[in-house]
Amino acid sequence: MVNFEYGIAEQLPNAKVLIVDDQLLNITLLQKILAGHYQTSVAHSGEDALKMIEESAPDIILLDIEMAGINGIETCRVLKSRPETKNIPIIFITSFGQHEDLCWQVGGVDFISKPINPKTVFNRVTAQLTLKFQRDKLLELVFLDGLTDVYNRRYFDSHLTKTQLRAKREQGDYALVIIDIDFFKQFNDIYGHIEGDKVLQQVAHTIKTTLLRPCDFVARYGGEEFAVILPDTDLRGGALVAENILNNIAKLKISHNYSIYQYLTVSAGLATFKGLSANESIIKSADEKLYVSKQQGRNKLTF
Ligand code: GH3
Ligand code: MG
Ligand code: MG
Ligand code: MG
Ligand code: MG
Repeated sequence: MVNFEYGIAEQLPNAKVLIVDDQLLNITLLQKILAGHYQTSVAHSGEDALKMIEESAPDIILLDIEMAGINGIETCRVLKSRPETKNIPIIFITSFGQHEDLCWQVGGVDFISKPINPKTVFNRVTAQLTLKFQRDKLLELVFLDGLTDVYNRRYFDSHLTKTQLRAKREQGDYALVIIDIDFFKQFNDIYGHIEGDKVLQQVAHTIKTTLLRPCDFVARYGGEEFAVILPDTDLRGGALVAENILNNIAKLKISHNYSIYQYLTVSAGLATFKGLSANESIIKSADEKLYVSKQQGRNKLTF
């Protein structure tokens, strides 16, 4: 039996627990149980909680049911309906006689009955936090590229399929940009693989920070290739973004003696969904454009 150590236990003390309750006595008691173990914050109503969560998402929520204004059940419904908050685990604090079925129905992961037993609260919170951190870590390992910290090819494939289905359904458009570092084999040969790895990180970071909308997406597509998906974007809009990426990478002025430009550059190919002929793949189309950029001297965008 192999014991994998992912450092979940070290992460727990930084966990953020949001206590949502309208009664000071309950709040004080819950805070006392969790203080010294986790970072706690308090919301005094459902409305308060929703506002706070929008600003900073907690790792877990302890949610009272009976509150003035929107009650706990409704608060949970709202959180579960939003993509940004739907994965935050919610533990309900229930009074005797309240419908536990409802807690499960709206997506609670657990409930604790009043009067509160401190050990039960602490152990249930810890169990759910551990599960959450394990799940986050697993998703990170499965879907992020370890070197560059952008999404990996696996996630790209599913994200592209989703974007394409949406564009088809809504008769909208989207753009795909494939970006490939120029003369990167020679960069490694001259400066070494460790410097090469650093360049991959810098290029990934530059692409990420050039993208302006939260829906814009970048993944490491292959060794020294990145793919950018821009939803609701036509050829003109896509070209603007791609040009910005090329410029921002050139502006890094990373020395590259072998390159005709003397510094590191990338080439790109751009295709849009609406620009495809029948049954043509957008990847193939963007790839063909990338090839033209390489042929025409690199540090270029073709669309
Ligand atoms: P071109 O301008 O035509 O794209 O030439 P190129 O040399 O960039 O392209 P080629 O496909 O010949 O070489 C890609 C290089 O990328 C070879 C490989 O060693 C390097 N590479 C791929 N993945 C990594 C990585 O994770 N780290 C480092 N340091 N290098 C990598
Ligand atoms: Mg109450
Ligand atoms: Mg390549
Ligand atoms: Mg290359
Ligand atoms: Mg080469």
